[in-house]
Amino acid sequence: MILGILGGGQLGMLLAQAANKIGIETFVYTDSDDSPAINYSQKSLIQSYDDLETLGRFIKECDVITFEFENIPFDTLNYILKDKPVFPSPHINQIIQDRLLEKKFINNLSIKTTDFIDLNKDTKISEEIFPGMLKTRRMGYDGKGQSVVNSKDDLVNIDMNIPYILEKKINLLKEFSIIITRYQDGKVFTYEPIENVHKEQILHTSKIPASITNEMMSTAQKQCEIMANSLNYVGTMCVEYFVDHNEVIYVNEIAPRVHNSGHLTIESYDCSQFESHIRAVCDLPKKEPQKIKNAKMLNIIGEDIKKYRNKSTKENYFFYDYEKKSVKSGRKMGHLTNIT
Ligand code: AIR
Repeated sequence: MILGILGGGQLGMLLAQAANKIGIETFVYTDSDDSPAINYSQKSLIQSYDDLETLGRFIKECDVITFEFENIPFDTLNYILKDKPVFPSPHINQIIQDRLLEKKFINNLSIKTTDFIDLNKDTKISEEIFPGMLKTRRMGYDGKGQSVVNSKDDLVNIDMNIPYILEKKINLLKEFSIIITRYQDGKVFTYEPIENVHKEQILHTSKIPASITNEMMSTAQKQCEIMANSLNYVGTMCVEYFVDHNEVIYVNEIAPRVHNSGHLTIESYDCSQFESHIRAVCDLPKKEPQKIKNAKMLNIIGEDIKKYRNKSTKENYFFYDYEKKSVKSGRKMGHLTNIT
């Protein structure tokens, strides 16, 4: 069984490591030579995602294909689907790649998101939406393509040729995420909620248990099942939530892939989010993830990685260096998990 992975970043790297553990070979297709996943996969190709000839070679050698980055072009996923199974299904990516379609999908299931407007040249903006977060509808991750706007004046220099949404900021109390895996026959397993702290719109720390009420937990878990079933999702996905000061929960966004907040599942569960994803997309025997330990994870961003390299790690700490060639500010370079 050869699992093809589109995208070669740290999520692909951790997928490849999990695949190696359970005897599944991986073949990584990436458009960048600075791709950590290549170091752990049996095969790899570096080429742009629209190069049909190279894609053809990849398709021929893989049994099933997945992706670790929602910015993989829809046309590429759809092209592959003509010959080989792609999980999760490309149509899901098409919805979730676009923040407007994503929010409409969520609201149509009677699940709350923050208030938002579709922002284009003709939008009449009412003052109630401020203070808000301006987000490009497409191609944003780790805070990229996002800015705070406090009034209409902050919008004057915006390039209106790109589609945006403008979200109303909420009175944020905390954030958490739910990782859920859905198998091909519809069976789902949810991991316990993970509490997240962001710094400059990039995930900073994650921990379990999350300090949220049982009611929030069970509501969110039920909502995630509804969303995964409605998408006919196969694989692991993550739903990020906001909690406001009135303890109301809102879906912030869905990631149709394994997720940074779930890195701690490698050490805290007997079956990580990565292994679950591989089992689901490759149709391997199911394994219900059992928690072994509580854990806390710290993301290592930009130059900070240098402080952690060539140092021994203390007992119960697990250090991951993604070994990215280029260290850039705001770039995820590694992470550290502490089991407790
Ligand atoms: N990623 C995917 N969506 C959001 C994130 N952070 C991961 C994937 C992708 C990598 O980040 O693993 O390949 C891209 O990171 P970078 O540092 O190359 O931009």
